Amino acid sequence: MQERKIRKTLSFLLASCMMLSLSACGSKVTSSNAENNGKNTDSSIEENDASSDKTSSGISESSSGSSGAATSGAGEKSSVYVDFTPTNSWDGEKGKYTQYDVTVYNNESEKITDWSLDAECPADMVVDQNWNTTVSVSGGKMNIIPADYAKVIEAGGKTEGLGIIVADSTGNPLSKYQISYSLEGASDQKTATGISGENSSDSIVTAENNSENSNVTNSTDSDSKEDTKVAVSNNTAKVTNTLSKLHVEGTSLMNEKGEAVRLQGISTLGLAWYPQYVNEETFKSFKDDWGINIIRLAMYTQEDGGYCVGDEANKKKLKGLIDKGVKAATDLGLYVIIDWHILSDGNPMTHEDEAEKFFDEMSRKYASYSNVLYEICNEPNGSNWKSQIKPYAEKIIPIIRKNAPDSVIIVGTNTWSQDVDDVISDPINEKNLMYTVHFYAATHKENIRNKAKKALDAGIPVFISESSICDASGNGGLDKASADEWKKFINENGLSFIEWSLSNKNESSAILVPSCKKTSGFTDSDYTDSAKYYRTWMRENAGL
Ligand code: IDC
Repeated sequence: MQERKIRKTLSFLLASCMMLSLSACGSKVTSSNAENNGKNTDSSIEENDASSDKTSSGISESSSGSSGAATSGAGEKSSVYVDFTPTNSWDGEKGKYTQYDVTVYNNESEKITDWSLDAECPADMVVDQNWNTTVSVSGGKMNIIPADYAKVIEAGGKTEGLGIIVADSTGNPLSKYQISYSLEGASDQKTATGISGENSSDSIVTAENNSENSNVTNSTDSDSKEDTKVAVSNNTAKVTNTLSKLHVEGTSLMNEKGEAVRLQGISTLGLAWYPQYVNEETFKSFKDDWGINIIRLAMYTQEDGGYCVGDEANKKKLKGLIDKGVKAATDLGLYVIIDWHILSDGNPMTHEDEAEKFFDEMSRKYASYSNVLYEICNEPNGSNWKSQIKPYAEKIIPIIRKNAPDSVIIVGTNTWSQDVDDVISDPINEKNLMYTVHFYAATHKENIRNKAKKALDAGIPVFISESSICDASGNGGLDKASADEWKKFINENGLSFIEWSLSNKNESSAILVPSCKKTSGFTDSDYTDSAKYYRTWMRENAGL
């Protein structure tokens, strides 16, 4: 026992030194773990000596369990380990921001039924955003608790879609951690400490997966070359101001004349929250002044006032607003998206029954409206393309198609509509579908464009049904350099795009400034900076 304790203390000291040397050289955040390409297979776990020594970071070396607990010290190979993979970094209001994917690997032979994680962090670190997790920071220690659905990690599996955005004055990477976990069938809790990246290299695994995936498309080689050609010919897609029945060919939206077209427009905020902008005069202002040709009607499902959390009267009110919005758009010659705005519901199956009834009713009502597009799940998150999103879509699409056979249907993708590359190996076998990519330019950058590009190259049609140039909270500073990159990408690939959102809420993604109480006839001083950016861009596209 004594010898083991000394070994553990030594390895812990080694880990602390690594941590110190990382901070000392002020190393920049990089997203590569390429040096650590060996997957850990050592599943030995040492008995814990139940000491409760704390390091200065507050991360305990030993188990928090009282009996039969086990730990693996930092620097030792562990069968359960964690990677904080930086995917983005930028400077902002609260200091140096870093976005991480947080991945927990389970190489035990049993599934993990619950876990929580502590990480050492700079004392001034704040959490800006987190997804599929609850995160708290105090005294140089960050505590991460997974959302219920992310607690279970299959034997040999890993977590998916967990992430955080943090800010601090140093920008030094998160590294040292302690994870506590319970294995199925075991009553004690185990812990393992470690250094991010020492056990695995997710980037290498992903690269391998990717090349596999691109071979498993449902199109032949010559098909995908065809599709690539269509994607390139998208460059000539025009923003048109006349309505024509649309269809999807290759990766392009096409009009009845067989010309590639682009849609550009704005999304409402929650219909329940800002109903004053759902009318013909408001839409007309944007058609005339911005050259929009589409409006997205965002109807939240689970947030406050949402379709699935209110009573029948609330449903009726929301459907009334959709009706008003569709009629106004149609009278103005605009396309319109009916958006089933899932968000905190995460998995689109959460309200599948309601979605079935809703889309049946909508597609019956608007069966003869060729300008109506259906977006069936805004932003799945913590969800799974193969087992949840795709099966959900395969239920809803036939319901819509029974009433409106040729309609264009937009399908959301996992991780807040970022993982469009999931579709490549497993597309839905239906025509006239597009798949979403959403971006908030201050948060989402090249990594998301790469996913979109990969999808387009594989013949997957991409539609940007929501975007802004602030951060993913819908607020925060604008990142115009990143916005310019997105603009270039969207224009080069002839993609359709929509700005979030039509309101005067006090947040930087709002189109109108809070002091603007008008609902039409807007002038420059009524627009926020994000709105001005999109207005200029859309006017250029529309030739105004
Ligand atoms: C945000 C709104 C904000 C509202 C919040 C509700 O901007 O006013 O309080 O939703 O949770 C999305 C979502 C979209 C979010 C937006 C900004 O589709 O509903 O709107 N966002 O966070 N995905 C990425 C960012």
